[in-house]
Amino acid sequence: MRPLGIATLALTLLIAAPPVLAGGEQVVVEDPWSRASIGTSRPGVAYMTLRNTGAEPVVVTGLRTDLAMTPMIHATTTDAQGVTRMSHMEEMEIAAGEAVALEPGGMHIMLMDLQRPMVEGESYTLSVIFADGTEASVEVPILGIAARGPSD
Ligand SMILES: [Cu+2]
Repeated sequence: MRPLGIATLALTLLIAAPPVLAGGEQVVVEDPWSRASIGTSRPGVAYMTLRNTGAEPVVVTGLRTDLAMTPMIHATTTDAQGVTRMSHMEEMEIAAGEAVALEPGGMHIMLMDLQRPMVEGESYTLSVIFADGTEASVEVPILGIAARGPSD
């Protein structure tokens, strides 16, 4: 009986353990969009939803695009006096099965040091980098300068 018992236990563990996927495999980027910019002197913005379809949390550690030298994730906070501030998030965790929305007025992607103007109707590639070194790349359409959402 003992060998069979061990075999059964091993099989149970195999079935119970969810597959561990790389961050770039388990995160789906939904509804990416950007606003057109006036020139390159001010940073650009990008918005999207990052959905973790995996069974493990993932941590975003960076971004990369040839459009901007320093793309980063910003958090937006408003204090008791109503003053809004943005702060750089070095890391952003997405819990298993959860989605994080990067949207106007909330967390967002700031494209610092634009290398060229962001022109309405064009698009660019943005890569989201995860703690395990994998990436998820998405093509981000550039909408009008007054756009408020991906369908505008
Ligand atoms: Cu910002």
